[in-house]
Amino acid sequence: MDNVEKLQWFERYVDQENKIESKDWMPDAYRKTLIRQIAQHAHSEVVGMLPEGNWITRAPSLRRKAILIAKVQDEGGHGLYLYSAAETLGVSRDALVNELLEGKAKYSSIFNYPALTWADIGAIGWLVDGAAIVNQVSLQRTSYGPYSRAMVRICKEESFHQRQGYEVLISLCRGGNEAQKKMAQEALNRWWWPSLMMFGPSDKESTHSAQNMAWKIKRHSNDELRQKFVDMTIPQAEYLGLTVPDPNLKWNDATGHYEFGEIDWTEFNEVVKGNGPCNKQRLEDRRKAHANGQWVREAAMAYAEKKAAKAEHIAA
Ligand code: FAQ
Repeated sequence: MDNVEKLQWFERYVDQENKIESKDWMPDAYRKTLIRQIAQHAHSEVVGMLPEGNWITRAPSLRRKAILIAKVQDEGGHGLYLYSAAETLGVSRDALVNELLEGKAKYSSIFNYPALTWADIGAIGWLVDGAAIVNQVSLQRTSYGPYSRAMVRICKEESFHQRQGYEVLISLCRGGNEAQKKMAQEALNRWWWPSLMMFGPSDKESTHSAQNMAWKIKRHSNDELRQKFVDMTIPQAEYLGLTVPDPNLKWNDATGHYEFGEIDWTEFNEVVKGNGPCNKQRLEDRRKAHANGQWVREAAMAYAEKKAAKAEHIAA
């Protein structure tokens, strides 16, 4: 088959809802955009550990601490599944991690905002994991097999994450303590708009959507997923007795959806460019964590070599 025939095969195969596997032929642009998206996703999970990691030592009880440790650990695991999925496309994890550490790679804008109070930990689970799930449930049906399979497992764990966040907020909002409820409201005020930004630019500004939807990498557009998230989340806010910080928010009976105000795209673009409240701190912390983990990587390598030499010795 020449390249034109290969492309026709590929597009037909994807149209029929088949999964592309790592050894299948794929257009270079498909490989490139998948590496881009999966790597950004992996980096987001790993950088996403930082705002919450900061609260492990300050969690209000032993139970909350144990739950938060488990959640943050899951996020590290998600990063690993995703780096592994990216490696099946022919790029090394080291190369991807270096791009992140050198400040050349993108990761989700949301992790450049600070977690100022314990209520922010609730808001991160409820809103950030909530938004991540809406996006990732649709990615379970992405056309690239290894990415799709990683998403299935990640979504199961994210559902637990979302519930733990919501449960933190239920305790703060329905316990009868006005100061705690105020803290929860302030966290919602801080995290609402950045959570909507997680879905990316509007459809008319999104550079990759058209091609990536045609290749079934993305199954829904940025605006469709954002709307789904808003529709799902407003009743949850009402149950908590909190007010979503958007004066233009209103239910539309005719469409069966909530209408909401305009996102501050200037803020979004600034955060993506590196000028958000915590971009510099996040990268510095990530670099420090990577350097502090050097001895662990060296020890693991030394152990693997020792084990291999022993196996060779026994075999000989
Ligand atoms: N932040 O053409 P599009 C999580 C960039 S995981 C920064 O629309 P696309 C778990 C985009 O990369 C959260 N940059 O792009 C957790 C592109 O730049 P490029 C991460 C953004 O790819 C929870 C440019 O703008 N989830 O939270 C953002 O078709 C709690 C043009 O945009 C994923 O990564 C943004 N928000 O659609 C962990 C899901 N949005 O590469 C800890 C997988 C857009 O041309 C605690 N990714 N950009 O330089 C996706 O679904 C897609 O990549 C989108 C963007 C929807 C994010």
